[in-house]
Amino acid sequence: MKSRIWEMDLGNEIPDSIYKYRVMSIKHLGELQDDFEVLDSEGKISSNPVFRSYIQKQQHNLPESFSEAKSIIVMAVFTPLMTVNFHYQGSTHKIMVPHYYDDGITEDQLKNTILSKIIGDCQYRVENARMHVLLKRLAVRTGLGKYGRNNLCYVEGMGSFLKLFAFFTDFSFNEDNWIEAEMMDSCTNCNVCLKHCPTGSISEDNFVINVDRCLSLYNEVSGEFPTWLNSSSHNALMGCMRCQLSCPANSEVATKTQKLDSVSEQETKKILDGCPDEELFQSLSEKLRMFKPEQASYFFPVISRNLQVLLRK
Ligand code: B12
Ligand code: SF4
Ligand code: SF4
Repeated sequence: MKSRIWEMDLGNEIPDSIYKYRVMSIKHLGELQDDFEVLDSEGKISSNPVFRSYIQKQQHNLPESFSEAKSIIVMAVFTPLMTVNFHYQGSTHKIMVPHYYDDGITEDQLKNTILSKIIGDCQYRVENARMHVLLKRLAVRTGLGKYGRNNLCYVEGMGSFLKLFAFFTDFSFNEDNWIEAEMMDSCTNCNVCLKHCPTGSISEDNFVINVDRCLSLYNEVSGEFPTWLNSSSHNALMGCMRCQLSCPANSEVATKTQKLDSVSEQETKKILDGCPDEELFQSLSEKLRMFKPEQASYFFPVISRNLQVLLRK
């Protein structure tokens, strides 16, 4: 088995090979907010309340507690797709786990990486900007990545298999990256993701995907699936991989898929029957790395519902 990031002894910083970054002056934050408001005023952005609740705080402003911040650092960290084998009724079912798993990289490691490798001076302050910015637009506007037609951010060498992070700092860089949002060249004559999206979320006429139909909006959280959602649409333990796995720009990174630890026949049955116990919570939190045992009472029903639709469809 290829070694997985949480099994490596990383120390205080993350290896250069798994991340890329860009820096931007905070003077562009207002322009980032304008980008969003223009699209919103044109009616291109969904008013779905769950979706709006995810993005309502990201107003591209500085936190009151850090008004002296001067720059923002946006980082893409390569996050390979995982699969997990569920043993069920004598067969092995390989199920995809997208970026929801804990890869073991901590906020402290990211901050240390910024201080020692990007700024090169540990006396500056670095604070998480996640709740203040929309990360994809920031990454694309700084030139760290480009938009795919599926609305994901693609970064050289990582495809779209990545997590984005952003941090404010009071360090002022000489460099200030700020460009127009660009679409990937490979999208020009391609509409593969549009064809593979199981719910028709990607369209020719609005570049912004129709979030109301995106499978991930429903299977990341608890609750019943909408009646219009066909059970054959489901393809991952959480989220959806159809527009990314079908994308030619991801063919190379898809070969870097790794495995989580297998879930036994007995455990799979308990998940499908919705009959958990503390031992199962502990075991699943270690194997799937998608929740801590104390978060299991929320996540278990989500995983159970999603697995039922995948294995019993
Ligand atoms: C809300 C949210 C969701 C929602 C809504 C998704 C969406 N597309 O908006 C739901 C729950 C559905 C979701 C699903 C997923 N998400 Co999500 N999500 C977010 C969140 C919180 C905000 C996303 C956002 O900004 N939406 C607002 C829309 C309007 O912005 P946008 O998608 O960037 O759209 C822009 C383009 O359309 C562009 N545009 C418009 N017209 C034109 C024209 C041209 C020519 C061009 C070039 C551009 C352009 O302008 C728009 C606004 O900037 C971010 C985390 C964060 N804090 O930023 C993670 C985030 C975007 N999600 C992420 C991931 C991995 C996913 C999933 C792949 C998970 C999965 N496997 O199922 C799916 C992918 C769905 C998809 N195709 O987008 C990653 C993205 C990684 C990447 N490579 O881009 C993020 C950054 C989380 C992270 N920390 O890494 N997500
Ligand atoms: S499948 Fe084609 S159109 Fe869609 S994001 Fe990938 S390259 Fe672009
Ligand atoms: S994540 Fe799935 S449902 Fe959402 S746009 Fe991509 S293929 Fe469509």
